Amino acid sequence: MGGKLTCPYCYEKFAEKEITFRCGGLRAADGKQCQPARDPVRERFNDTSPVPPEVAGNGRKLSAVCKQCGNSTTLQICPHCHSQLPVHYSKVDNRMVAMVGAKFSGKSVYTTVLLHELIHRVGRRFDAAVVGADERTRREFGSDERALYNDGFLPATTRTAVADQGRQPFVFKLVLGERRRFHSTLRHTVLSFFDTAGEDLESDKGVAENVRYLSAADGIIVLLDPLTIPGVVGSLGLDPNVLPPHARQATSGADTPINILTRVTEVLQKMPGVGPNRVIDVPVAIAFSKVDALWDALGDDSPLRQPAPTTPYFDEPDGAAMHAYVQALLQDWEGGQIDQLLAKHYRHYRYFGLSALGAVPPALRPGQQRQQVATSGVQPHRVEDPFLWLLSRLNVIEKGGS
Ligand SMILES: Nc1nc2c(ncn2[C@@H]2O[C@H](COP(=O)(O)OP(=O)(O)OP(=O)(O)O)[C@@H](O)[C@H]2O)c(=O)[nH]1
Ligand SMILES: [Mg+2]
Ligand SMILES: [Zn+2]
Ligand SMILES: [Zn+2]
Repeated sequence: MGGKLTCPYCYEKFAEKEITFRCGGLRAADGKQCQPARDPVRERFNDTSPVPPEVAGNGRKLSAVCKQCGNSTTLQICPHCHSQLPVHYSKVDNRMVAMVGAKFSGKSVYTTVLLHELIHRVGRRFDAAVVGADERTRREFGSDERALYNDGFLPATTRTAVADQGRQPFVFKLVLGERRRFHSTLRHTVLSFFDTAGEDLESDKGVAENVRYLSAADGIIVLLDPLTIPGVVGSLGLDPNVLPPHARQATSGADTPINILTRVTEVLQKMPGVGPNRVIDVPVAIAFSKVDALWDALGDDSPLRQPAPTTPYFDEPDGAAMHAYVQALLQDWEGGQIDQLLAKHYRHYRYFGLSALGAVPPALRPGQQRQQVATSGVQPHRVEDPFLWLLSRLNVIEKGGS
């Protein structure tokens, strides 16, 4: 795991001994009790909830004694952002997954649907349980999940990191079951998902805010809307008039996938030790979202329409075939520019095609405030593939198949 740990909430790095503690706020035997108060460090993250005081201590130990009330506490917090760390944080595997993509590429919908699928379905495939690691994640994810699945509302645009300094990632725990099909001897993996705002990739300041998240990530999912690739409409014979407005705009502007990938690559090259000429080692899943919009044009036998494998490991031959298929499509659509860029800068990249919704949502009607999902509901297609590939690359789950 190396010497440094990374906070799954703020992505700052620290050594195990730098971890500090928070008083549990319990009444001591002599009646003393620490009262909750605002924590100025938490306030920087827009969190004003009153909490018991910080307790200095040595993070290598599992507890520390509060000088104010005399109670012992085991609540470990991040020395930078004071978020409560998952239990035994320095002893478990932790993996940060960052998600980037242009505005409107489908990141927020994808995050909600992927997590919903991991919790309710994919977990069973792997005999694993996925649960929110903290109160805020459970509450905020629960509310995103209800809005999409129960009320059928699509999310509003994600606020930029510059406008929304306090935004924190969702943190989940993946607990692997007894099947022992996994390399890792550690059964708990902490997963941190940071959903960036597409707009953050449009300005230098926004990109800078995201450098920390991207450069601390163990794996990155880049979500690209295939309809924004110049050439797709022509190659597939789609009717340009039915394209959503953002796609019409993007194909003629700065938000084409090649431009997004160029900017992401520049960010990753700012990481210490990478430099403009070094190959980037972090595995990057290049996932084309919204493939439901291409299904009719591609035909029923297209690999992009076949269901995901159900094996309790990442199906490598299936993944490799999908990669080759998307690579060939890109050759047709845009002459392989994207592939050349990736091959030049990345050691491990893989293409995926997925659909979070499974159907094109109907356009906003006049007077309607928020766009809704199609009446068929949320019908995800292969959303787990990029994520499972990353986990297999990070040795959390096995690769298999032949
Ligand atoms: N056809 C289709 N459309 C989708 C799918 N997922 C998302 N969309 C559409 O894309 C829109 C944008 O999705 P979001 O998830 O909000 O996009 P985002 O990348 O988070 O956008 P920002 O937060 O602005 O960066 C949605 O409102 C839907 O109209 C999908 O699986 N299929
Ligand atoms: Mg969003
Ligand atoms: Zn105390
Ligand atoms: Zn932190």
